[in-house]
Amino acid sequence: MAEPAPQAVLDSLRPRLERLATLDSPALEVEHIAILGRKSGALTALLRSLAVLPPDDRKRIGAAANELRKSFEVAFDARRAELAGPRHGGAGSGLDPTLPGRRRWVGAIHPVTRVVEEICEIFHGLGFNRAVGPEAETEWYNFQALNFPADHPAMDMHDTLYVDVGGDARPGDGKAVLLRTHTSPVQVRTMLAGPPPVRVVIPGLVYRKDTFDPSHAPVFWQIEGLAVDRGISFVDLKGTLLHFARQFFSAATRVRFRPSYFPFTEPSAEMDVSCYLCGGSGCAACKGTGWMEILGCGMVHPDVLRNCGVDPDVFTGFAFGMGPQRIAMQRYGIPDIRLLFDGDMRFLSQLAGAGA
Ligand code: 2NL
Repeated sequence: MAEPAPQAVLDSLRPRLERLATLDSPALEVEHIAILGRKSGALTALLRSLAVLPPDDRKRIGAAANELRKSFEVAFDARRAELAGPRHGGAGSGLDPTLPGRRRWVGAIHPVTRVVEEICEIFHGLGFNRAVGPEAETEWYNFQALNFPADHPAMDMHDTLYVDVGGDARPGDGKAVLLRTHTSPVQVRTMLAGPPPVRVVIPGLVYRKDTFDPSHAPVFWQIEGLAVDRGISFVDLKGTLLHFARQFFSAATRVRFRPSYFPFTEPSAEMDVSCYLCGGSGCAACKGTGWMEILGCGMVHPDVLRNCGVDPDVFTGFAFGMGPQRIAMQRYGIPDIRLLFDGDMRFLSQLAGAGA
């Protein structure tokens, strides 16, 4: 049988150019072999047969065939790229290149983390090292070592989360296990670990049997500090905490100490700072008083030193404790402590840019 006329071959191939855009990958490769295949491709065969045509036909058919070959090569490449993935944004790729770009989320430090870090850094500048310890403790470390009387309400099952670890330990015998109600057990461990001088600052989570409400949480942050050495007095306590307040709030911050009570310190005090919003004249943030309560503090009780292996006739010390979440709420005007636990980006992103 005679070969089909070259012009008829060209005419039959042209419609197949348009159809390439509808083929899937396997069909596309079959079509590539059928048209451009080196051995049996229809267009390849046509180009090879040009040599036997009369010169006029050769020129005319040759030019048309070469142009069609280029068109097929471009069309095959385009369809292959389209099938390879949506990144080219072609029709049917699912990508609309006219949409505005999505902004990448920029991370930010959580406001509580920021406050904890700032506070620890200020004390680090005064020679306090950071220490951490277990969140499940025995009663002895959490209560007895710290001079809590046996009938202190904090030891009650209703106020403290006891952990049932089996065995015969009973609440009140010192061996029962509980979720620490303050970070003080870490200070006890630090004193027992080696002789003074001791200067530590301890950030960590503590637990109370409280339900969530705007100002309470069953788990919250505390930062405690402890300095024990020869000759430490209340003057050192005041100077240290004044320096802290001026670094954390502002150089103009004033402090005042009010007598208080803790079983583990004597004397004990609460420290207020002049309101950093109104400067002390009275505003909504300080409830008109001009002052904000920031922390509790005192001189370490001699019995506590003794319980921790430190001779109170040789050494004295001061200690303090504060709630960084409460301080973050005051600083950033956060009305509900639960917002600090939710991880809600609508809330957190409002604070992401807030500086000191
Ligand atoms: C507060 C008050 C305070 C301490 C914590 C402490 C620890 C040892 C010995 C003596 Cl080992 N004291 N810690 C002292 C006074 C106050 O915390 O209101 N915290 C939120």
